[in-house]
Amino acid sequence: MTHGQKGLGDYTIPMANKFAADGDANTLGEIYAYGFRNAHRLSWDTDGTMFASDIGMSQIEEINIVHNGGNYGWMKREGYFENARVRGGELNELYPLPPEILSGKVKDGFIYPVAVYDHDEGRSVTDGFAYHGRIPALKGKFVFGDIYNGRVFASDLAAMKKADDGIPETVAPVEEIQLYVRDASGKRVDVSFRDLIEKKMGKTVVRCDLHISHSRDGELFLTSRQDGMIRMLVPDGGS
Ligand SMILES: [Ca+2]
Repeated sequence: MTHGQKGLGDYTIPMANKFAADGDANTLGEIYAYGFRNAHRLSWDTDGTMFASDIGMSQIEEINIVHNGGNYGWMKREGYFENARVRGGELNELYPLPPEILSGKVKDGFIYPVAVYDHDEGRSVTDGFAYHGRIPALKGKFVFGDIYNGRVFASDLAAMKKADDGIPETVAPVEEIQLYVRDASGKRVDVSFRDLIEKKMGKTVVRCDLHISHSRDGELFLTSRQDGMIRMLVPDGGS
């Protein structure tokens, strides 16, 4: 522990970390938050809100707002469900939380996601970003998607922050973004991300491998290792 002093050791731990400040010898100060299954991408809104996309086991995909010292429940929780492992069951089984926990009347010490979708809609949540770019319909939204099937989703940022309320059952609605291109004559043609990949490759693909990145000025790129293309979401010129 360097207490944030530069030049000591290979790195320093921010003293703002809850587990660095609490002096508990049994907990590593490096830990900022825990209880994720596969929080493979972090991003921040302009107000400092930190988001984590967390890929679920067999049922629920999550977007979380990350808090210092927070426990996000895996393997005891998946979404706002109890994992059956807690009761001696299988890891891919979920049970509803007791009503008093689900409604937030009784606290169980876990932090719950602010947006979710289940495996009827996809399989593994992508990277996600707060959008403040040039596309009017996406302003104020958090844009994410599903790695496997390539669907692109959005939730309202204000609704997500409101759902960060200590109540498991409150989550922000998830919308699907309809992608489209313009053909040579300027006509709008609705497409899925899968359509674009399959057209490029000239064959069907099992998985889309969608990933999302963002530019310095907040625009979004959709990529897939399937066809190697970098595609950008752009405002519609209307022509
Ligand atoms: Ca909530």
